[in-house]
Amino acid sequence: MTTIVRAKPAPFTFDARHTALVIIDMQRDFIEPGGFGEALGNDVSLLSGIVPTVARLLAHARSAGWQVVHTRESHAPDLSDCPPAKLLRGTPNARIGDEGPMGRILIRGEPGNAIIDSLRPLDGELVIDKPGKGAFYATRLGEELAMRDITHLVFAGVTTEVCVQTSMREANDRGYECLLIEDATASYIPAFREATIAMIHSQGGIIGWTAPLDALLEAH
Ligand code: TIU
Repeated sequence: MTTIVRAKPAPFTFDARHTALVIIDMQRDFIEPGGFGEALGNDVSLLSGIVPTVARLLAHARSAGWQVVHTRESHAPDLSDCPPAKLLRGTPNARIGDEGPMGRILIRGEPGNAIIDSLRPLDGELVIDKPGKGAFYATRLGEELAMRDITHLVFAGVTTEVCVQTSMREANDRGYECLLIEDATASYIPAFREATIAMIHSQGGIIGWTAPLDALLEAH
């Protein structure tokens, strides 16, 4: 069955059987104090405001029978999947792999690397660990989506201009039709969130579509 969402720059049409919700990096490392986001010098409280909206979106996707995908930006404990350039970037007093209040920063399996409790994945949902900003780079996401005949992706998560935008651009280049839920994404730099939403739907939807959650919930 086809659903039509009032979106920018034009209505977004999808079939639930071929649609996945992709929630990018709603991890303690970005949303709570003591993780990677704070180590980079950011005010992490700017991100927690979207949690109830992402939770409503997740509940909707589950009840509508979409495939759900959660991603985590994470690295192996020996950092073998972290390019030196990425390791050396950031702030000198706290780098990827350093000990922090929630365990080693951005390391797979550490407490801080987990998805926040209120958005915890359920059995049957995909959890993709990604060493880059994009969800497709060096992951099995493309194969997992192809196996399930997924053609349409609805995006949410953090941060808008870094991992969400990178993943959406990767998806767009791979031929997926992509919708970003505007109020289910946040940035440490609010102006970057606004700019990213505007650039995604500019030029006739050069990267995809954007819409608020209410437009999706009202769609039929
Ligand atoms: N998940 C994600 O966006 N990773 C980042 O490093 N984002 C920042 O904004 N730094």
